[in-house]
Amino acid sequence: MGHSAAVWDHKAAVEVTKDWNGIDQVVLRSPRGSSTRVSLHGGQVISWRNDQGEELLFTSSKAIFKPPKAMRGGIPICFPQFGNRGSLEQHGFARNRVWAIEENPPPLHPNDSKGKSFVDLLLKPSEEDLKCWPHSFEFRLRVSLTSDGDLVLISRVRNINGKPFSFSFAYHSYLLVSDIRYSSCTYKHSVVFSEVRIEGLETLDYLDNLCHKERFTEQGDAITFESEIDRVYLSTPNVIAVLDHERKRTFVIRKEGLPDVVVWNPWEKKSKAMMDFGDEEYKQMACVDGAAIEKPITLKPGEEWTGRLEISVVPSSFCSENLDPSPFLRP
Ligand code: TA6
Repeated sequence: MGHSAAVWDHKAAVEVTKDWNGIDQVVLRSPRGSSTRVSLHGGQVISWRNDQGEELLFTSSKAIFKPPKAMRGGIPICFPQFGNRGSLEQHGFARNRVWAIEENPPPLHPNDSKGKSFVDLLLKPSEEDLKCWPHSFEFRLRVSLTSDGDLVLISRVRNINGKPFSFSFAYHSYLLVSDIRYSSCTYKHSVVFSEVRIEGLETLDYLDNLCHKERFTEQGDAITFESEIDRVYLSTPNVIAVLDHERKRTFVIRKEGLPDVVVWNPWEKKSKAMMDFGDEEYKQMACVDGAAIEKPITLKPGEEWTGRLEISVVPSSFCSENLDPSPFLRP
């Protein structure tokens, strides 16, 4: 296995293992030591580590690893329904199904393979699914790790039905943070902030799930966390930054085909009410999801939708002004 990216054997950097339920998991590695683990249960990314081996995604110590329940953490896929916006189970059924590895999927843009370790997953509806959601589809998910250790998820939903259908969608991303609570203390005569803030959603409208999905407008400053939050931000930019001051780390979220962003933290009270979540764990997580919710995606027969998410981690000196989306956006 070569050490310069050019000779890095990406195929060999893909390992299939089994979890204790006998469900396949795929581990992807990058030349510099980053890795990600994807479970075929839900097509869910369940771990993403940087080249120092540090975990970047939150997983609850009380997470239930027993299908069909989705694991509390990582990046569950909400499809074909986000939340309780419809008659299906919360967040749809895709996160509770076992996906298959697809060896030869229809091609993606060459840049989506070059220099990356990746795996292609496929979900088709079962007879049971068709009873509750009578629409034939093919959901292809490519999970890849760039040579820099960035995590890329590409979803392609194709309507192979006889008639149009609509769906909503989210990459329910549990980001691991140092301490979500905004606080300041004095250290060596200077004020030290422990703070997690989201940049890029300022002044946007949002639907507040804590207030009957009523529509409000965000203030002009970055979002910080002082209480439970459960919002869908609308018509958001393609680049969002989640700054974790204490860890001097910024998650840069680039997205395409995903106009909305969900921001969720259950805070104290709801944390205590969730079986598969520790009472204090709300301090270590922030869900910031690339999503398509407000205007459901409608596909005519034969049509296909693509939703891309790319998450990279950069030193915190970076802030949103520096984030130029153009290199990401496809021609
Ligand atoms: O994304 C926000 C949300 O819809 C919240 O309302 C909360 O329920 C969260 O998802 C987690 O949902 P889950 O079904 O995974 O418990």
